Formats: sequence, C-alpha cells, structure tokens
Amino acid sequence: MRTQIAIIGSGPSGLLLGQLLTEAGIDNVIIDRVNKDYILGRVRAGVLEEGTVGLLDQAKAGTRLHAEGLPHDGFSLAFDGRDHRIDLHELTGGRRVTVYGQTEVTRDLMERREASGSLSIYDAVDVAPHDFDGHSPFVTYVKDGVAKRIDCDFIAGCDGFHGVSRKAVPERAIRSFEKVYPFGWLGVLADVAPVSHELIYANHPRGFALCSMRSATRSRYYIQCALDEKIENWSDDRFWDELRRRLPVHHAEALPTAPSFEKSIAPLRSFVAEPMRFGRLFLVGDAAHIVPPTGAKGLNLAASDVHYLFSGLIEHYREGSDGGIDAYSQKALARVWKAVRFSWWMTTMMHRFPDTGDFDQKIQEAELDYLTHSRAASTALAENYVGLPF
Ligand code: RFL
Ligand code: PHB
Repeated sequence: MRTQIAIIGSGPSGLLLGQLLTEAGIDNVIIDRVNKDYILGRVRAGVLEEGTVGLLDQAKAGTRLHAEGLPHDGFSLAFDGRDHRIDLHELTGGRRVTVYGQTEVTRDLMERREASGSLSIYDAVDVAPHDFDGHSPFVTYVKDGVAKRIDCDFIAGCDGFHGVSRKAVPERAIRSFEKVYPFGWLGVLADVAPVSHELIYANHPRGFALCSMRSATRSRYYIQCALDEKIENWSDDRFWDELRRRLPVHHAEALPTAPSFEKSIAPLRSFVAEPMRFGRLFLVGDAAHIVPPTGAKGLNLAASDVHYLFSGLIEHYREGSDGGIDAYSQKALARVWKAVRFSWWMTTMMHRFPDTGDFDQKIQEAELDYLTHSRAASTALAENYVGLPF
C-alpha cells in the first residue's frame, strides 16, 4: 500500500493530524496497535485551549464540542481554607477555556474520519517506522497474522510516550530531558453534579486536590497520592473522605458523591525529547513530550504540534517548499518548553513534596499569596492557562 503520510497512533494527535490532512486532500493512513474501544476507554484530559478548539473546527470535528462543551471563564485556587478566583476572561482580555473530555474529542475525530472514508488500521502488531533517513520511508506491521507494508512520503510518530517512533531514532541523534515527581494523581470519575461550576485546584497540608468535571452531571476528581499507592486500597468512601479533607469547608460540606465508575493512578513526569524531526519522521504530542497534568497542557501541546506540522506539510505539497517542515522542530519546541515550565511551576506550587522543609513551605505560601494578590502575577498565570499563541 502507498500513502502520502503514514500516521502511527490514533490518539488525539494522530486523529487530528489525519483529519486536517484529509480535509486538505492529503492522503494519510493511521495505524494503531489497539482498537477503537480501548482508545475511547482512556480517561484523560478535560480542558481545551481556544487554539485546540480552533483546530478541531478546522478538522470539521467541532460541532458537538460547541454544543456540549462547557466554556469556563475562570477557576479557583483553594488554600488556607479559602477560594481565590482566577478570572481568566478578565485577565486575558476575553479569552477562556472549554471543558470537554479527551474521550469525546477522540470520538468526534474518529466519527469524522469514518465519514470521510480515510483509512485507519487498528489492532496492528509490531508497528515499526523504517528508512526515514532516506527518501523512501515505510511502516511495517502485522495484521491478522499477515505482514504488511505502507510506503509513504513522511511518517508522523503520534504514538504517545510508550510508542515505537521515538525509540526507532538512534540514541546519538536524540537528547532527552526528564523530571519525575515524587507523587501521583489518584483520579475518579462519577455521575454526579460537580461541587462547583468552575475547576478548583486545592493546595492542602494533606496534599493537592483537583475538582473538575465532564458535564453538569459528570464529575472528575483527583487527589495527590504516594507513588506506591495501590488502587485497591481506595474504596469510594475513602476517596470522598480524603477529598473533603483537602477542600475548603464550604465545598467539603456541599460535595455531592456517587459511586465512581473509573478509578486510576497516574504518575507525574516532565519529559522532552529533542529534536522532534529525524529526516522524514516527525514526533508529535506525547511521543515527544510529557507534562504533569496540573496545567492541563498535554493534549493542548499535542494540538499545537499538529498545527506546526500540518502547516509545514501543506507548504510542502502546495508550494513545493520545505521551509515549514524544516522549522517544525524548532517552532514546536519553543512552545513546548514554555508549557513544560508552566506545568512544572503549577505542580511545584500546588503539591506537597515529601522532602519539603520549613523554608520551602514558606516560599510556597508566599508564592500563592503573591499570585492571588498581584494582578501581574495572576495575569501571567491566566495567559499561560488559556494557552500561549501558536
Ligand atoms: P496518546 O493519547 O497517548 O495516543 C497515542 C496512541 O498511539 C498508540 N500507540 C501505538 N500505535 C502503534 N504502535 C505502537 N507501538 C504504539 N504505541 C502506542 C496508542 O495506542 C494511542 O492510541 O498520545 P497523543 O495523541 O499525543 O495525545 C496526548 C494526550 O493524550 C495527553 O497529552 C493528555 O491526555 C495529557 N493530559 C491532559 N492534557 C490536557 O491538555 N489537559 C488536561 O486536562 C489533561 N489531563 C492528561 C490529563 C493526562 C493524564 N494521564 C493519565 C496521563 C490527566 C491525566 C490523568
Ligand atoms: C481533567 O478534567 O481531567 C483535568 C482538568 C484540569 C487539569 C487536569 C485534568 O489540570
């Protein structure tokens, strides 16, 4: 088989890139090692920047998002038993974020792809990119026991942190930067009304907590937990009790609860691989970088990578110029590092670190006090949270 762009990975970055290319008339094939239901079963991001929403519109996958997504004009930083509202809308001259689950983004993109007739191959085994250093790259995989090959012009490695694309690059050609945090997030999803109509990021002596949502009737909550915590030790009752303890009293008393239908623990990590292009292979999204979820940036960074790569590919096919492709890595990384910094900063400010001494604790308190009382500091937070320009 032959295509113009072979896309490894059918997560949000692969699907978004694929749909933008399809809409632009550029042939592409998506190959994933798991099936659609497995991908749709992953509960992850919930907050979309305006730029991400714009790209989903461009991919003609934004209709349901506009009907069902929840526009948020602000969020709360809770500490010292009180809420401190960050007014995103006012501080950024009218910008906002949209709360709409990654699962729904993925579903909308998959439906759009199916309607447009572009090919996706699921349950592919041993997917591997080849010869991206030369002019004739290809991807091999095994499907139903039969070895297959897709020849292409370019390969987009959209296969997440544990994918094959980054690993296919010779070690000497890639440099990685990593920070692993000494805690994780225990998250639950429950069909119950959110405790507040806006997100609450809480810093508490017992650890961080986040109150988020998926809709007016579905809530997503997280609490900071130890890395060796076992999910089976967390009954729903224990989770709700611990969450209540970390919230200001008025929220704790008002917290509606219900049986959870998803519960999982995610470790927190910052990771960047440089560069993001190796000949005719491009790394996109989590394949190239990971941020801790505190700033809600992972999915949005995947979207901005897609924007830069898509623009470069359009320039290549329509104008015969490789300027955009050549600039991809540098442009994407400039934005990635700012989001890595922001996510690290928010994580550091909002969590309790096991080895924090009295001095570090006082610095954290001073930072929160400054942030919530200085318009300049609140503005810096707000402009990063709503998303820096592409
Ligand atoms: P994905 O979503 O991991 O998709 C990669 C796809 O590649 C496939 N794959 C392979 N296919 C073929 N061969 C192989 N060898 C393969 N290996 C893997 C996989 O099956 C999969 O389908 O990467 P992508 O597309 O780059 O998307 C990135 C986002 O998923 C990620 O950044 C976000 O979920 C991060 N994130 C958040 N981001 C936000 O912008 N806002 C948030 O509020 C937010 N909250 C979160 C998050 C991530 C979390 N976890 C669990 C990591 C909250 C959490 C708890
Ligand atoms: C979520 O709703 O899953 C969510 C929201 C905000 C974050 C991280 C996750 O910062």
